[in-house]
Amino acid sequence: MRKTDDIQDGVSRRNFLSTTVAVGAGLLVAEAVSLDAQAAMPNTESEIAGLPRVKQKMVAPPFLPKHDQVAKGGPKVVEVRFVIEEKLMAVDDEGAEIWAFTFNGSVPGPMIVVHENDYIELTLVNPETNALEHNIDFHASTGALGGGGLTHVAPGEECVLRFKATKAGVFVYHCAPEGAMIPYHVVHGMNGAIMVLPRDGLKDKGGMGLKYDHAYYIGEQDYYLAKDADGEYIKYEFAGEDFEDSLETMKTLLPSHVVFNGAVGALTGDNALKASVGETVLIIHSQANRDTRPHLIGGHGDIVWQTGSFADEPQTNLETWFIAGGAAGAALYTFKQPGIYAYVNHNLIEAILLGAAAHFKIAGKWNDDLMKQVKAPTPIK
Ligand SMILES: [Cu+2]
Repeated sequence: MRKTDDIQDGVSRRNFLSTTVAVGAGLLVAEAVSLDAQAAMPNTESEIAGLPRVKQKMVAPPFLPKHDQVAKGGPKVVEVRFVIEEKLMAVDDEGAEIWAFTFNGSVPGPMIVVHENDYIELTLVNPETNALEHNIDFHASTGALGGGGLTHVAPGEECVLRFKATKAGVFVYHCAPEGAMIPYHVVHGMNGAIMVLPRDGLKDKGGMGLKYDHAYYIGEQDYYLAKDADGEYIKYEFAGEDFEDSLETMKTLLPSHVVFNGAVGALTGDNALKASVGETVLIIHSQANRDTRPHLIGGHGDIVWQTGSFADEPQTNLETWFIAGGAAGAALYTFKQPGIYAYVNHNLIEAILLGAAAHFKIAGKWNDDLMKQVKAPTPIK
């Protein structure tokens, strides 16, 4: 295995050299090509072994791990540890619950943050207390079903996957064991996102650097909970017991709940996302299974990477944006007015009746120029 890798490394290095010579009509052209090509050029195992290693401390969404917006130094190997937890979770405050499948105990799983050309080295642990086999497919990675083919872990097993973050952007990851288990696990919460920042940070469409004061991760989740003959949500005793019922409700394509961060109200009231007037917030929104259309009521998407790609020009000044099922997107907004903002999936049936709503609570001074209640409601004269 190692030997083949070495041979492949040698071949691609030779191809790279001959390409550079052929293109190198001028020194500048050759340099530009070689810089780009260097990023794409495979590193040998010994080169990767020589890179600095950092452990990323995972935190539960909506928060992100501590990170630099602009990378310090060259590529690193970022060690990440996910422990799979099958757990009973409340979905709303009316008794709906689910035996969720989670990475590190939360729906969505924790966000990973790295920079382009860093390596992610994930240890995936499936404790023997779990009932089912799991794995992980990273949309940010290349090859082997996004790593899904190399990470099947039965209860009592663990594995380590390393991949290079070659594309800058925000991307979904999710469990994808096999067949019907794939959507079953995804709609039981087993998904999350990774943010791969450009090494020199985010940029606007003119190439100017962008910074954020806060970043929040919102993972939208569709659930398909089954009801009994009396119309009550069925309770189950253990993880996986709902499989047959779930497949039937899933096939209707009609979710019982569409929520942010695992449950109705997970990001409202006391759990509102906080910032102040004048601060810029990066909102990362993922949906592993279903299209969605985020909208900040009373605000805008100043700069929006709808497709999630930071390598492509962002869009600007959007009222509502679109995130395709199986993708993540990011939006930057500088708050200009204090108060409570609802951030919703602007299919308002899904937002209000099914749960896809969050709150931003913004501190600061009201600006009468932007908005003023000239006359409060009174009876019509
Ligand atoms: Cu799974």
